[in-house]
Amino acid sequence: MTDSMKRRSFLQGAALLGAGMVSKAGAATLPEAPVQGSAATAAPLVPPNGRPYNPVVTLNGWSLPWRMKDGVKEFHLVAEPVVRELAPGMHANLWGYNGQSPGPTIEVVEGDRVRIFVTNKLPEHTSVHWHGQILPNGMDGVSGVTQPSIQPGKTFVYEFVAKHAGTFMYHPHADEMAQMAMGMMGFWVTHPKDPRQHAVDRDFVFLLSAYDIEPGSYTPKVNTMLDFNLWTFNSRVFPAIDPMVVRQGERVRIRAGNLTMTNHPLHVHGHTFEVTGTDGGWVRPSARWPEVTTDVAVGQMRAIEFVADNPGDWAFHCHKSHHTMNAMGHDVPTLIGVDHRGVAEKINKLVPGYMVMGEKGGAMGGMRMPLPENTLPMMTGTGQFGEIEMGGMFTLLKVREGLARGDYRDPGHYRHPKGTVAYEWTGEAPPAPSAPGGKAGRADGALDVRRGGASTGHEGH
Ligand SMILES: [Cu+2]
Repeated sequence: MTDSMKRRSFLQGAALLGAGMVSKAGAATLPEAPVQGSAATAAPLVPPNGRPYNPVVTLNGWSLPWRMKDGVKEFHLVAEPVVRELAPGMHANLWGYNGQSPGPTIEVVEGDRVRIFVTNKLPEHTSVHWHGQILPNGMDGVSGVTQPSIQPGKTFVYEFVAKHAGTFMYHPHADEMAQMAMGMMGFWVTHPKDPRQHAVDRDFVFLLSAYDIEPGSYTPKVNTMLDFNLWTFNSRVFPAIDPMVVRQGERVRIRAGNLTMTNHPLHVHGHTFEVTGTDGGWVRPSARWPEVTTDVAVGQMRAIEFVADNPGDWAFHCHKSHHTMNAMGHDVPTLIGVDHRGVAEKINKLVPGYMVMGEKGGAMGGMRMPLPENTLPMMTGTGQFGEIEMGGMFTLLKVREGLARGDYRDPGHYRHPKGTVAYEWTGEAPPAPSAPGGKAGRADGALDVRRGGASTGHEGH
C-alpha cells in the first residue's frame, strides 16, 4: 500500500467513525457529536441559548455546540483517531476529539450545570480530566482513582456545575504520556455570569503542544520525553498558525495552556501586557505587573491582556529559539566558520541534491533542500521584506485601524507610514573591523583607557 493510499483509507476510517457513532449509540439519548474537518480558525460561537457571554476565538480551532436539556448544557465529546494538518504539506495521525486535535473548545457560563458525554473510539481505554475545575471528586476523570477507565466503544457521562469563571483545559488521565503525545487535549472557558465582568473586545485561546514526528512519517513517537521536533499552537506550526487580527484600540486577551514537556516563555512585540488570569482564577488588579514575556510552565495556563494601541504586524512567539523551528534541522551540525568549499560537490556525487548549510550562520530560511515526504522546512515563511525564517510557535498579532467589530480576516501586510522602516545606510563605508586583541589600542602598547575602564582616571581629559 502506498503512503497516499494509507492516508486516504485512514481519513475514510476517521469519517466513518464520526458518522456511525450517533446512530450506534442511540440518537434518542445522546446529544449529537459535531465533527470538524478543517484546521481553520472558526468564527466565534455566539451562544444560541442559555445565558449570554462574549465568545472566544480558538486559534485554528472551534468551539463545541451543545444542546439544552432540562436546563442542563449537554456536550458530546468523541475521543478518536484524527488526521491533523500541522501545516500545508504535513499531516499527522493524531488522537483527538470530534475530528480534530486539539479537541473543540468548550464554553460555558459560571453557574451552568454541564453534562458531558464522552464516547471512546480509540483503540485503548481513556478518561477525561477537567483541569482546573472545582467539582465533585468522582467527576475529576482520574482513571483508577475516581472512575474506571472508559473502555473502547463505551460512553461515560460527566456532570458538574461550572463553579467559577476562568481559563481551563481538558485532557486524558489514562495512559497520559501516550495520549497527550498523540494530541488529546482541549480548551475550556467558563465565562463570568455578568458579561461586562472581565470584558475584552477579542479573546484568543490556544494550547501549546509538541510532537516528535520523524520526517517522512505520520505518527508521533509517544515515548519521547524532551526531544520533540514540532512545537505547536493548537497542533499547528508557523507559517500555518492564523494571525491574531485585532482593531487598533481594542482590549485583547490571549489565553494559552501548556501541555508539552517544557516551559514556554510567550513573548509579544510592540505592546506590554499584564497576566490577568491563570487556571486558578483571576489575578487581583493590585497583583499585576507589566510584562512583554510570560513563562507558561508545564500544566499551567495564562491569560494576558493589553490594549492593542500600536498598529503593525507584531511577532508573537515562544522565546525559546528552538521552538520557532520545524522538524528538519534540529540535529544539523554547526558549520559556522567552516570553509566547506568543494565539499558539497564531492558529497553530491554520493547524495544528489545535497547542500551544505550554515557556513555564515544558520541561514536555512532560504534553503530549498529536497525534503522527505510529509515534513516541513526548519525555518520558513515569507513576509513583505523577504524570508521570515521561523517555524513552530510563531504567529503575528496584526493590529489595524478601523476594522469592523468581529472582523478576523487577515488584513494582509502592514503598510508602514513613510519614514518608519529600518533602512540601509548608503553613506560612507564603515571602518574595517580591527583584529581581535590587536592593534586598536595605543601605539606604545599601554592599556587603552577606553577598554581599561576606570584604571587611570585620565580618560576624556
Ligand atoms: Cu517554547
